[in-house]
Amino acid sequence: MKITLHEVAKVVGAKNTISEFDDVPLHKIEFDSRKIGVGDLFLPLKGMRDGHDFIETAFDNGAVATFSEREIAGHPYILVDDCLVAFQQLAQYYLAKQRVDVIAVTGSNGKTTTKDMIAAILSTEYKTYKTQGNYNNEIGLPYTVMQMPDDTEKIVLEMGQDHMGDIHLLSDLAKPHIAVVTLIGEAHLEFFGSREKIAEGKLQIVDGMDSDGILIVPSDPIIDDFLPENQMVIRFGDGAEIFVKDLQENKESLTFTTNVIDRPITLPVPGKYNATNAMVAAYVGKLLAISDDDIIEALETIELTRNRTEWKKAANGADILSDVYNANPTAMKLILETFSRIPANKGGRKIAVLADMKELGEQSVSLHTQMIMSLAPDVIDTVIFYGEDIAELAQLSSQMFPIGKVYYFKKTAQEDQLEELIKYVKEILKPEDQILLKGSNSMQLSKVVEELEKD
Ligand code: 2GN
Repeated sequence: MKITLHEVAKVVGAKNTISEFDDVPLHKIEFDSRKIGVGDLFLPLKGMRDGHDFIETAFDNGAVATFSEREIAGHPYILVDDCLVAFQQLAQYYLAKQRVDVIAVTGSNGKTTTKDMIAAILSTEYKTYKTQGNYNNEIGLPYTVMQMPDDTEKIVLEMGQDHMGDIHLLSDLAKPHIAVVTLIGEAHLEFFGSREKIAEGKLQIVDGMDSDGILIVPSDPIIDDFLPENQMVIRFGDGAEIFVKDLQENKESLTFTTNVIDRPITLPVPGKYNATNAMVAAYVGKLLAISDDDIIEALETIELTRNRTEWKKAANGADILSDVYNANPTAMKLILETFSRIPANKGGRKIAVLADMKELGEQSVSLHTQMIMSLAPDVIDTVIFYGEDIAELAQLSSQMFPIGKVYYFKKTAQEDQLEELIKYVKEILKPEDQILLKGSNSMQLSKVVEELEKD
């Protein structure tokens, strides 16, 4: 990171003076005290727990300073009204200071793939950084910005929406030069109520753009009402400015042509949507002066990120919300709440499979049991627990849910009941059900997802 403590204090309008300390360059910023290293700035956020409770741990781990919403003794700190707002102000300032060109991607399915493809194409010519994992919200996006290498020229930012106004905030922060909206998804898998509302929320991606910005959107009549008037708009799809033709899907690849590039392209991934995603990415490449050869080379060797928060389909038709990527108490609480808010399918149940969150230290068991507050027995029908530190949460839940609606499978150094877990889930899962899977990567819930996807 190319910024000093005093510079941060100035940008966020610190309410205190840090005069007794020499100004120091900061190494990086972290909100998870487990990730703090020597020279870092700690950011206490309110998650499942209040990050202010972990300020001492952060200093033990080598932090040089912390943000704080209250006065603290013995350590350098930057006093602010709201740590999250300060973080967002800082990221906005830092993007402008580093003169980074921003490409923003939002949409339902396909935003991650499109982001990865754009980044792969731009990487052939520019120092390019992109959103990692699911870091696409009001915390993850500024985090992504502050994690970018000092020499970054282009940044491809994924923007996710949970509530109306989310994309407005993110666009205003990032000030995108090029913005892509991928598909407007199915209403029942988001909670905006209607596809119109989803479209309206996503089109807020233009809110932070200036007049030389370029917007790329699907040629879907649902968004016509929300298109900006003073902005260059490119539509993709049948009958639009850019389109895919001669699509041929194979078992593990995809060949297609598009009016964006003269030659046919073969992607090393299946799925018809990916041809559209690749075409949009190729178009962004063209806008930024990447050669056809480089675009094709990047697409033909693309490696896609896997295993993030995503909706999948079980072989029997059930909806799977798979989130086996990052597990901390806040992320688990948030996904449980999201899962609970989405309307159930007609006649279908909600089933949650929750596994251990790792590396939570001495407080691990209590950080697991606190999830009880996010488990709604009136919405979630069945809960299945898997692990060791989560056993106490299973015990608590069984007192709250009806008999026969809570299950526990063990995973200790001695015993692993993963096979039994898979067998049981397969047995009870009906086509109308929605199932959430969440736990640390090392708990291997991805295996359960895989098993449910294949028949
Ligand atoms: O949902 S998120 O993962 N998010 C990140 C940004 O992109 C989108 C997704 C998320 C995670 C969000 Cl939105 C917000 C927060 Cl605040 C977090 C987060 O990292 N939360 C964390 C905790 C909470 N609440 S990380 C973490 C690790 N911590 C426990 C609490 C916690 C480990 C720890 C345990 C014990 C001690 C110190 C740290 C300890 N200290 N024990 N004794 N002294």
